[in-house]
Amino acid sequence: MSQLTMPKGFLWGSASAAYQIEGAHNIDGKGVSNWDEFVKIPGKTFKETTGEVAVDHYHRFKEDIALMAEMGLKTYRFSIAWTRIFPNGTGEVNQSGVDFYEAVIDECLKYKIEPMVTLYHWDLPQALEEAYGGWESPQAIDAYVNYATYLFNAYKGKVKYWITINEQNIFTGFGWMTAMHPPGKFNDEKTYYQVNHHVFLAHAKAVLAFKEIMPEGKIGASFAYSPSYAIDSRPENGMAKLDHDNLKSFWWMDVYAYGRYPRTALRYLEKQGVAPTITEEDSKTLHVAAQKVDFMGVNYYQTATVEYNPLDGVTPFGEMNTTGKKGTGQVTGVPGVYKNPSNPYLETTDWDWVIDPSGLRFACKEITSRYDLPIIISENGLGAFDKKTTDNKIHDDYRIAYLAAHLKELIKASDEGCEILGYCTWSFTDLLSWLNGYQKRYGFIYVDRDEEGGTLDRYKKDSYYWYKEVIETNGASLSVE
Ligand code: BGP
Repeated sequence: MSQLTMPKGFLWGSASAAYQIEGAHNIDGKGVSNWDEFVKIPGKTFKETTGEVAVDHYHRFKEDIALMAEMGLKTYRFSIAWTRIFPNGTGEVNQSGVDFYEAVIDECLKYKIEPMVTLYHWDLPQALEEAYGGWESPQAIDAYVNYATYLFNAYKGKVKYWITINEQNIFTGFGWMTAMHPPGKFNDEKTYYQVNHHVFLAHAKAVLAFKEIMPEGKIGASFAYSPSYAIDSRPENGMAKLDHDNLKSFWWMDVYAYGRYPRTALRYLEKQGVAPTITEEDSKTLHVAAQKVDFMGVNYYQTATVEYNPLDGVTPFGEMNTTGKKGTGQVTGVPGVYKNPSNPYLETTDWDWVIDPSGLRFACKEITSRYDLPIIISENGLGAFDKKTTDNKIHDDYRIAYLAAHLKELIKASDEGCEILGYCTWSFTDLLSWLNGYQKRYGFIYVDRDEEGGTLDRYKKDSYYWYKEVIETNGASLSVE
């Protein structure tokens, strides 16, 4: 039997986000973002790490993109810092910011690397936060659409793939429920759902604007999708899985793909008094935009296991493991609905993230059945402690094993009929993990820096050479039959 590969033209890629790599936080006219401010609050990040310098990609992007080219990368997904384009969120454009990203794009194109641009990867202009509470106000929708439209016009003809919003479920959950991201609100569920509604409208209006400017371009959102399994066949756990999926996954993906909320989840939130206010015009906008979305972007890291959670059970506010000390994360859930216990059949990372390669195939098949949309895996990867040897080698065989296992499942998903356009590992270089400092490494390229600093020199890990071969053979080197 011959070895399976991904389809011709498949976008083998890698991803990053501005705040996590660029540094240069106050250079060349950049405005202040919510993250620039949030990290100053003691205790919010691991060892008080910030992105002020990050891995200095701002000054080293040519070196980094040359390494991508040498590897044979077909696409590079990166985000644009809104504050470099509009330092105050709206108003005057900062030309050096526009030029910086144009230089990044041109550098990619020089090597035939398809640039894939994320418009919003969590770093909101602080000016908008201060003016009206950022996403809490519908005014943020117009500011975002203005910013997005500016970029569509600026880079049309050069950038074909656009991601509107990165992991809306994560930044809103951490921002308004668990206080772990800006604006650091705790258990403000009503605002959380209203904020999400605003972000959906921002996404939808950006999609509509995009299709006017670049009808041939491709656009979608990137969702942090954790497919789920019921812990056993007890009917109450099956029901908990269903409710969990509606509240934790389909609440977002149904809006991107269908332009409407899952009805039973909406009814549940209405009963709780926390459902968003939705006008008829909103519904129309969401619906029309959903018809024009080109793909479902998926950031896949893990699956969830679901069990019924009694009314006096666990809350969404359990400790999260941000130290890398295995076993310190706590079970969370929604009282009266579901909880997410650990899965006895699966291993976890040092940060207690479940390792489940077949979950990636599950995610692709679920999306294909439910939405029949092409898929871009916009993130997948392993955060680990890496060690550089005295002869400057990094033997990350565990990362190779992790990625290989996931890619084998992706190839099977493609063979089973899912239309998968691209796959981006998280991440190309090591970078700042929002809450976990610099010690949680994801890259193919080791960056010599820790929580205190470092030379910022780049070194290829073993996984770099491994992925190069995967790309060269279009996946055949993984030997899936
Ligand atoms: C996703 C984000 C990325 C990245 C990744 C790894 O949620 O989109 O920005 O950070 O997860 O997560 P972490 O850094 O928490 O390990």
